[in-house]
Amino acid sequence: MGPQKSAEVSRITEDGDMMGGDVSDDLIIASGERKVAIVGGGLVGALNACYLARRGVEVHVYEYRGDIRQMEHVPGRSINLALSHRGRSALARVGLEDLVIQQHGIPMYGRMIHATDGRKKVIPYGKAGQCIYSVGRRYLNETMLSEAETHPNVHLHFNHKLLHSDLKTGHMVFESNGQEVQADADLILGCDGAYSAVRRQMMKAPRFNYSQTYIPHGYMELCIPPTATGQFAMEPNYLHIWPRGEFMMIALPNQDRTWTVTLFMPFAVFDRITTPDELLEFFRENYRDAIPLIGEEKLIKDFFSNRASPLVSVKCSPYHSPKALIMGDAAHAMVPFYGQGMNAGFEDCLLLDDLLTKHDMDLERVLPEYTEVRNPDAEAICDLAMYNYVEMRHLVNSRAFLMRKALDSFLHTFFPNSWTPLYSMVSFTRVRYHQAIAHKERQDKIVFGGVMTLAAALAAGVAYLAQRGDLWRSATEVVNEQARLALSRLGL
Ligand code: FAD
Ligand code: EGO
Repeated sequence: MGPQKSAEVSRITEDGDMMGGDVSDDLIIASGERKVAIVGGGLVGALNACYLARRGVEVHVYEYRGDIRQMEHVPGRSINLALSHRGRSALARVGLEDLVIQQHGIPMYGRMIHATDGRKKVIPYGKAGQCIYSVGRRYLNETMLSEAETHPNVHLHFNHKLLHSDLKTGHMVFESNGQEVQADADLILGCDGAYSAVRRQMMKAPRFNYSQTYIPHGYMELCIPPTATGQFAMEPNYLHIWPRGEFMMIALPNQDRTWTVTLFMPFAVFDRITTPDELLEFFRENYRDAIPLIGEEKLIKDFFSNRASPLVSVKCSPYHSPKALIMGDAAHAMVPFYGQGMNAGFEDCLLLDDLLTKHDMDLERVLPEYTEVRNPDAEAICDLAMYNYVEMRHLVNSRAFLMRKALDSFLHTFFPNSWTPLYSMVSFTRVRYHQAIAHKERQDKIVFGGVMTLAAALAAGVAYLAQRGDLWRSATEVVNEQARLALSRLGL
């Protein structure tokens, strides 16, 4: 960490020296003079508008959809999201944290794990009272758009789809209600999501790195309505998880006492379910307790009127061109198995704000440093999300899932200062994502290397006595994994 930091600092001074007095001032945005175009008025674009508004620059947001505040139904994905520390910190800087959390956040203090037989167990997140929040995507987006719009220097342009852009000159061409509209800006912020048009333009530049992966799983959202008496049909202050290996299902609470249930399965499995009987059979086998909660008829109706949506992971670099920067999903779309996509995108806005302050809005310094600082962290969270996807599929049942999480909490209570579960570090701190991975690797070495091989062997013994095949399997998995780790550490 030390040498890396000093290298960073010396590079900055080098840049400064190189540029000396003749910094071309058309790259310095001065308040009131310069224009920033934000492409995409989704979660990250709308938050960015709030940030830029406060700097007094002229902000134009171009959004493909209409104004969601005027729409009855908003098509698109995920009705609610898990908001955690990073996202909250970013909302706090523009004064929106309390509004979002207190008026529209439902605290979730832990995971509630549903076993196949319907039994449920809670494992709290970290320390008492620590929680993540379920918030409505639409509410969040509307709140941020309205906050941005209170600033006279912010202009929202709905029904504007970016078609072409020149990221060297800042020229843009939009399609709006069948018409072509042209615009220019000193800086283009590409906040246009996983299928970003701004990124597509960047890809035409030489030496742009890009990779994308579609996983075999898709997702479908279902809904659990309130009870006859208008109450939540399940304990509201938890993130409910039905771990079933290949098939995963989760539920997050909504303000109107409904639940949004998200079913993750391979497309091949979605495709195999073609009749109401097959669907009910599948649910009886895997999610029996959810059937009465959703309701048989509603389950059938919703499942067959919906289609499964794909999940993509995108890594690229650099994030900047001479006059553009991509942020949020445009720069780092990830699979949703860490609940961090939006949180990471919001943290992007924090970083840009920090760098704009640090370099007094000198984009020639801000943009390269943004890429340099953010890229390792963005790629780290993409990796962590993908790793969770792999790991959760291996935990074939709720018992295995519980064991993994219980082991983590156990270690946390016994070594509170040296053992922090990775999930806590990611969700409840702003430790840089790439450092969270490094920290986990360190603590794995220290604790697992010694004590844990024994503990795992003990657990295996217990499992054997319990004569439970599944527990036996997960315990032996842990032992094997630890044995392998211990051996590799010894260089064997
Ligand atoms: P988006 O929200 O996709 O916004 C992009 C905007 O750009 C859209 O409004 C779009 O209309 C607009 N646009 C696109 N193309 C153009 C164009 N050519 N011209 C103009 N405008 C354009 N994250 C979490 O932190 N917690 C969670 O619990 C969570 N759960 C998730 C569950 C699922 C199933 C999925 C799929 C994702 C989840 N995420 C979660 C991730 C989160 O949804 C994204 O990371 C977040 O929406 C990214 O915001 P964004 O503004 O970058 O992109
Ligand atoms: C062993 C056991 C290793 C998103 C469990 C890793 C993700 C992963 C999709 C949860 C919580 C917010 C989420 C935990 C693990 C949201 C989340 C987790 C899901 C699915 C999700 C946890 C929306 C993985 N956080 N999480 O620790 O509770 O652990 F189940 Cl499918």
